[in-house]
Amino acid sequence: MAHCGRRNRSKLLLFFFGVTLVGYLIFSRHNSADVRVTNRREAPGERQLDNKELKKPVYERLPLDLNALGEMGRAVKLNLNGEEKRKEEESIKKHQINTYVSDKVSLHRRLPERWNPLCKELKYDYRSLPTTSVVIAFYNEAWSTLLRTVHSVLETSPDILLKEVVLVDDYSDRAHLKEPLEKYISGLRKVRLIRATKREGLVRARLLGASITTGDVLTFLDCHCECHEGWLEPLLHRIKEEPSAVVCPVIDVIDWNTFEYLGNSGEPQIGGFDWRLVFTWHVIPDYEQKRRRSSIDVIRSPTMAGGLFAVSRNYFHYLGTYDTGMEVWGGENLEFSFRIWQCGGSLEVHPCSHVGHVFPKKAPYSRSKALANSVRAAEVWMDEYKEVYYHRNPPRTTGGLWRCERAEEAPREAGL
Ligand SMILES: [Mn+2]
Repeated sequence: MAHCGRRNRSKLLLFFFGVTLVGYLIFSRHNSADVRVTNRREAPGERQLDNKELKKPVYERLPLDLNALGEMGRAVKLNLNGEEKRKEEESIKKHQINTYVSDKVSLHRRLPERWNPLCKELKYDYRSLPTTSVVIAFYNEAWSTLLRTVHSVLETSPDILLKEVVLVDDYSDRAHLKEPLEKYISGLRKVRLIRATKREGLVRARLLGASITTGDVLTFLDCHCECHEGWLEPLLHRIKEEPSAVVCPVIDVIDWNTFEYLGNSGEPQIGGFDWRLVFTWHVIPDYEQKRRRSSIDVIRSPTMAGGLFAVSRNYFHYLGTYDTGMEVWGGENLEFSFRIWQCGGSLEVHPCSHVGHVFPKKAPYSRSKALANSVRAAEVWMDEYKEVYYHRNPPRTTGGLWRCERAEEAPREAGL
């Protein structure tokens, strides 16, 4: 038996040797084929054709119907009366967004080009860009705004770069987000749904979504967005170039009432904050303009509005992700911004990446946790400057709860 075993073992070794040899031959043939392809001189235009193929989105857009409502980002104005008017008003009351209008706009509509024309000249090496997973957390979001976000990602993101879209349901209770949503997305490539089993808030919901992703880069989007053509490549290219850069797209306004897309190709604004830890928008300061060599270079930004950004998965983990003690919404954007800068990274806006966002009429849910979140950010990251924050937010005790009206308004101004 021992002898037999040895003979079997030598047969086995021979077999492995054979497999390795064949494997080596196939592999080296492959390699030399690749080298030939890369070294081959290409006729002008051939490379472009190749890139055109590589930038193909997950789904191609439906043929353009210019007569459709809201097409090319146009404003929708309806002359409603009676029952229809009442339905529209009800939808605004419920979502703080005119979802009556949204429901009438195609989930696949196109947006007009609103980026710096120089962005169109940029070329990307699609094969070497990192891949991404898009994480979209939602809570009781309307059907059409949520699904327009999903379709817009699928129809603007190159298939080769998009690993998946992960929808995270933060314990919604509306019926359309249950079985109907599951059925709908089961017919879509690359879309996954994960549900929280209790209300987690934005931070923990996003982390839950991120935990099932496989892409090199995590791209977080809000749940009522529309991506402009070419929005993804600049974010991924920048992260490839500088892995510790956290990069935000330019956030273009989509009107909550008419769904008009109000993007523009001018210089975007950057994020700041005041001593109440209220997020603020600012024009690009002179010193930053001087540092940039071109109008399509990234712009460093002290803070982010919070809803939309891309970060390398590895760097996100190096940063310790988010502060998981942040509740519901508000303040987490400043905490994360301070974290990035103080941990040696950089926070940037890429002028060639545009994403539309519906800023609601007013904040659709309670801000009661935002103050506590801001206090956490101040305590963790502001050292002695936290005293300035406390000075600007004199605490008043109301029924045992810390309360400051101004700070409760804070996230509202970020508008996400
Ligand atoms: Mn939002």
